[in-house]
Amino acid sequence: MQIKNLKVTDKFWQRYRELIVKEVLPYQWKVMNDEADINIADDPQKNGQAKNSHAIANLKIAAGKMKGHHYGFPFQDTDVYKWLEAAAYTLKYHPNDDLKKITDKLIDLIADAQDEDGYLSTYFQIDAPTRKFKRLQQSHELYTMGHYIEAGVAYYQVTGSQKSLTIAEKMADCIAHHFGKEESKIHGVDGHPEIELALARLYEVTNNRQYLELAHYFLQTRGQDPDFFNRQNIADGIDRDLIANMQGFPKEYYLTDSPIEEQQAPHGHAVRVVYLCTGMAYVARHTHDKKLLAACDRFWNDIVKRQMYITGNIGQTTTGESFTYDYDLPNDTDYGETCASVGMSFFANQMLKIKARGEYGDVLEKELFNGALAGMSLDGKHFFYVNPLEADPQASKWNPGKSHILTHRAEWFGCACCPSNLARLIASVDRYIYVVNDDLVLSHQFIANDTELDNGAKIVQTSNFPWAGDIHYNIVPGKSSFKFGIRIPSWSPSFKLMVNGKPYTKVDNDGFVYFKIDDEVLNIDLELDMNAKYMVASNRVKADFGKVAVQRGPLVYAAEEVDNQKPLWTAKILTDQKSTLQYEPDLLNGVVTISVPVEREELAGINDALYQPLPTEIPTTKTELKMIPYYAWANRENGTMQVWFNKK
Ligand code: FUB
Ligand code: ZN
Repeated sequence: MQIKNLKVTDKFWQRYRELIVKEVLPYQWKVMNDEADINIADDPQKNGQAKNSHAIANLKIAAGKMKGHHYGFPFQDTDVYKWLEAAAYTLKYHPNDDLKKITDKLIDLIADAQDEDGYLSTYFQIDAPTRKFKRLQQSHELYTMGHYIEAGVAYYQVTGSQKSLTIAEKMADCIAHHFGKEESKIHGVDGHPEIELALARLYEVTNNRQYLELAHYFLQTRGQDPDFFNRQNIADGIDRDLIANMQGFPKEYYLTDSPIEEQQAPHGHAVRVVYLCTGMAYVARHTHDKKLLAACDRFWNDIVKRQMYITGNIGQTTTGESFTYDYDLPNDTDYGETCASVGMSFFANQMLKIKARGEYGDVLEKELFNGALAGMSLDGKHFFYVNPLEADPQASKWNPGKSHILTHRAEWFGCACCPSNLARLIASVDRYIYVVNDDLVLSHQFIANDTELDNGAKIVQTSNFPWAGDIHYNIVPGKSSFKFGIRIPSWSPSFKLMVNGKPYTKVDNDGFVYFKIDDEVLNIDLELDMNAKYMVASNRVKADFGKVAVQRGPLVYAAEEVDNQKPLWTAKILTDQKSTLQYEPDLLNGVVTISVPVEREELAGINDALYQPLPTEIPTTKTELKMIPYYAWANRENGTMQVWFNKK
């Protein structure tokens, strides 16, 4: 069985998806054409202030339509490809002739920029043609082509454009010509995984097994020859780094220290890790490679159970945008790159396609509503690269160890990987609602929609999620029967289910409750527990020890200075008292705010001495802390923000 039609009707996500059409795509297109009058922030890795994007100009130069040099990162093309992918998804839910003209022309430009043999990476074509595939640790050539392949596949799927698919196939054929087991070929991988998942996607639309096998080859080759990059760097010229300092990172950073099947936990660059995991999961699903599947499980468990922030953000350190070690989850130096949350969403979605386990849906939901979504402002024109759980403009300004943390979203970055990555996730959220496998349909996300399956069955899901937890399904059977599973989120261990007006008492199985859809219309009412909860972290997490965070449904909450008395850190949450909820339609596009009872130490209560013996009494006041959903922070005045609070 397959999904024939799916229309997102969800109020929360439709607003975002329309924002992508009306604001995000036009804005990003202008930026990439260097037509926006904006201030490009230095990116968190301090690569310096960029003068513009130049991403479209690079393609024009490679296509011979403009003169000049390449500008930006060697992977600058990927901003355009991720944008194109996002645009493709929107054309499905919001047909738009003007946009279609732009994207068709863009496909023409990309085809013109592509070399005869299928190669396309404008930096190398324009300024370093003799160095193609010679410095794979840093070149991002396969990463860049992988992003086009993803975009080309999406564009083909939505519009039927054969041209967009042909470009992708030519690229993959070019890569297959240069890489592989044969003696004459390169036996190495790209420093940044991406091509693996892209080739698997290309296989899914073309059915050409060669692409799947090439993806498999890259996964099996990774880490087999740990000295490969070093040898290439020496041969290419040891001092000729394409990206400053990239040579200094250890092999673990590139996940090339040992074969994947021997790697126990992710220690490297967070986005690389989750793109690799997504590729592994795609290929494992199609090839049934047990070793790859075991690696997916190992990496999943380590990331989710030991290295993930409560918001779903991953990658604890700015040094190399990397993972650190288990339970090390500092809140105020956190990196939590938006792309890493987007990549984690891909990984979770792939795992759901392999196994019907609720935890994959839980993590996907966590990313969609928190870690990833926080990457964009409510106006769709400002973006976070780094997503901390505690921020202070003063610390960002004066403490170099926290200077990667912005307290307001930027208009763009010199390294602009995140903005269009998030756009493509939001524009394709319809692909993250159900998993359909043979005669099984898993409803793993609560995003209201009208769906038709290819057996004629119809599913209507309605709700006012994430503000309310009443989810209604109307399921009209089709020509063949199937099993329908609804995820019971881990944040709602207690729930009520009614089926055709009668209580349904089945317990969940690995996070899903199942129904047989035969010949009877089913009306299912699921009532989830939407009480605000005080959450604690494992006491192995030093940074959160003695603290609580507030969560309601999938949404993690944050307190901002603009709503509260300064400083935030003197507030201790009175966990024996209940918080109160209020829906505020005019705040931040309409949010449920939570007022949390707190006790505050009065600053003046302790005299001005920096240190003193503990006073017998410190004056306190009882008050309330107003909290908003984390994704919506930094949309008003610049100020401090905090997720975890001391508990009383
Ligand atoms: O290296 C390409 C992209 O740039 C990565 O995925 C991001 O983390 C950023 O470093
Ligand atoms: Zn990014």
